[in-house]
Amino acid sequence: MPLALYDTADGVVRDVDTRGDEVGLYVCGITPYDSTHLGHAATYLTFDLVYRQLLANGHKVHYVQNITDVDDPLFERAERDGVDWRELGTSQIDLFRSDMEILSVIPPRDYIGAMEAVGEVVEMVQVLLDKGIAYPLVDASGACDIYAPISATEQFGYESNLDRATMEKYFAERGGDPDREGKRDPLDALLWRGHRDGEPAWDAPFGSGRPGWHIECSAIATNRLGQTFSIQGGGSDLAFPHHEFSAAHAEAAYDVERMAGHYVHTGMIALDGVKMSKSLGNLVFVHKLTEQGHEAGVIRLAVFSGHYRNDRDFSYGILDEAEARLARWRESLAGEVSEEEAVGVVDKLRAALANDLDTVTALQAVDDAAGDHDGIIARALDGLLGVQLR
Ligand code: 5CA
Ligand code: ZN
Repeated sequence: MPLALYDTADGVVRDVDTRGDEVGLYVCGITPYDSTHLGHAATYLTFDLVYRQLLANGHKVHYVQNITDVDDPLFERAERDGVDWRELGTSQIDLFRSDMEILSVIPPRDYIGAMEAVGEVVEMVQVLLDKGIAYPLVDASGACDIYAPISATEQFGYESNLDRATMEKYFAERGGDPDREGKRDPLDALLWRGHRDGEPAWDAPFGSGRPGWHIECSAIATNRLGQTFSIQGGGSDLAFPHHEFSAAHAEAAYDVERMAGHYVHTGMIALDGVKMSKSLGNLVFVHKLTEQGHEAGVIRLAVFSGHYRNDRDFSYGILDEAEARLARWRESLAGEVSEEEAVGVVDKLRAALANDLDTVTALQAVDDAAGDHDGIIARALDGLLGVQLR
């Protein structure tokens, strides 16, 4: 059953491109300055389903994830707490990885920090400069930043499909600098931030500094998956400006039409109606849940009880329901059914997941099962949903 996913750019559910030796899957990783909260976990659990679905269909998958380990939030938090920003990053990456492991998330093949990829970013910025696309901007202190104009590609805007006013709003809210003096267009994106006092910097032919955010992902993705690849994923808050510019930078550098075949976005998880975010502090941490004794399968079922594309609420009520559901499954699946019946349940489960990860219908198929012939359903739950019955 081929996997169909909703593509933000085209606004349709269609089959993922699985031609070629390997399916390229790039998912934006964390900015490691605070613990993994359930919102992050929901996003990575969603792409874990994508990964499992592709593997179950017999494809080889090249899964790449970045870590934004050089960025302002890290420096600010490290300064607040009087620790080195590198140490803060390393400790948070370790925590994230152990959280993901506890949740049975299959790790990406490549897990690449921005620090590790500075050379790749420098190369790509140089390509954009050599092509006359990128332009430098020097500030009063003499620091030389490099920008990419939004006019670099004709198709700019195809990924997020937003009007100009909404782009400006999101750009300002999500790390952009619309008011920077001297930019050709307020929406032009930072490719390289020239060295300022107190900030880390790496050498580059165009002046020492550090990578901009969007090109970090363009470089890490395309250097491993090729100039075009199947899926670029992340939370819906990344659709603009981050994914629009990551795509535009790559498309301008390589003269390709479209970086990713699918741009896949997960809805935002809220706690009691308010979006879970580090800045608001209304966070439910994965490690807290597991410390309280909630098993991974329950957390997974709680997240999968809603559709990944919907903004949705997390609450302890939802967790309790997931706990009860898993307990019910353990009881009902202990019954005796024919092989045909068990296979029928798995077919329904697979068909639902193949249809844009319809976990709601998938879980209902298991709710309706009255037994598990030779553990056929148990194996499917383990492989496809990462939920263990035993
Ligand atoms: N390092 C960048 C991506 S290159 C970044 O956005 N990092 S992050 O730590 O802020 O977010 C990591 C992932 O979690 C992103 O895909 C983001 O969209 C997602 N995310 C953040 N908050 C939530 C939330 N409340 N619900 C669902 N996903 C979320
Ligand atoms: Zn990213």
